[in-house]
Amino acid sequence: MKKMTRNVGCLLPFVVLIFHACTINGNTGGPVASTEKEMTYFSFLAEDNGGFLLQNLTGEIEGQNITVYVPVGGIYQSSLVAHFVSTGVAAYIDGVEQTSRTTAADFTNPVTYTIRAEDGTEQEYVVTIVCEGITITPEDQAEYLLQALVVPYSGITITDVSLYASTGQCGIVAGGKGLSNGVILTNGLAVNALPPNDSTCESSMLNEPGNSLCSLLTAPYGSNDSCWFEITFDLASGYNGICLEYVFGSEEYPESIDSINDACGIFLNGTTLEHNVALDPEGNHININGPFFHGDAVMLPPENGLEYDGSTPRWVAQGFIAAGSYGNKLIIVVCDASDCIGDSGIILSRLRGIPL
Ligand SMILES: [Ca+2]
Ligand SMILES: [Ca+2]
Ligand SMILES: [Ca+2]
Repeated sequence: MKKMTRNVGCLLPFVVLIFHACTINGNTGGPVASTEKEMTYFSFLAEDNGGFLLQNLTGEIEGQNITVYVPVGGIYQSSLVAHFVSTGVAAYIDGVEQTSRTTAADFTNPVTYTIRAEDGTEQEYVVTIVCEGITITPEDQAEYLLQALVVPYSGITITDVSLYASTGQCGIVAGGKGLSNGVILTNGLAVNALPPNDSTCESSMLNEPGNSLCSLLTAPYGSNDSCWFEITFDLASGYNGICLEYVFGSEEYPESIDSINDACGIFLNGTTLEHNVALDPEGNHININGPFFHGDAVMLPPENGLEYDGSTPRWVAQGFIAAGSYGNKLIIVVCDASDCIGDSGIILSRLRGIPL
């Protein structure tokens, strides 16, 4: 119970005024302080969180529990600014007053908000961040994968598509809340990416060949069990580039760092490393031996919502090309390095044009 203290001397003129007004109206009862202390809205807005959130995430309020579902890959939770609305007069976390859309808090573990009413009574709400559950439906037809990947009427007209992969190596991803909808390409089985994480090395040895593009990224270890998804498209005149969201995850993390260099790449209009637009925030290519997987920002299960022992968060790959250009080519690859063991996969969402 919090101890409430007030300076009675400061309040006295108001008490006199209220008593006087009530006497004139013939009502001897004073105004009643409100007991309202309900949290009515909670979200994390992309614009309030430094650009690393790719979409607004709205909490679901059930009783005193608020759940914020996030897409596969997860989000960094240690410093998030919340947008909240309550019927109370103040909100606190561990006694620290919170200002909506301003105060950052650590949501790594469930966070308890205390909403205080005008009458001093309080109500607690617990906010928990959960990676939404996904389903993966194996899909071997390039056209169906494309449908799940491309945002309609977003400036891209597909003229050709092809897929080089084994049965079950790719799939359509659907999120329970729709946040993760898209496709997955793997060097094993697509369904192996599904949580829970109950293996340190979920594997499917397909014993299929690698490809030259993925071998650029795994060098000098070569590539195996590769998947190659190629999309040819025209770009409308009101757009000057394309972008898509992706998460790369792997069972090679952490035990195979500096040895088994599984990788992914997204090549735009060319087949050299300079054309790879799947880069970490420092501009590095993405593979198990690269700087990202050596660092402390790797997303881990269960927060990443995957079987994969380590993953990137959700990043945006983008490339700029001429407005109104024809015959552009996007090639997405993923592969094993050295052997065919230890699955990795790239989850892709929302391929679209970048408006001028
Ligand atoms: Ca695992
Ligand atoms: Ca494999
Ligand atoms: Ca592997």
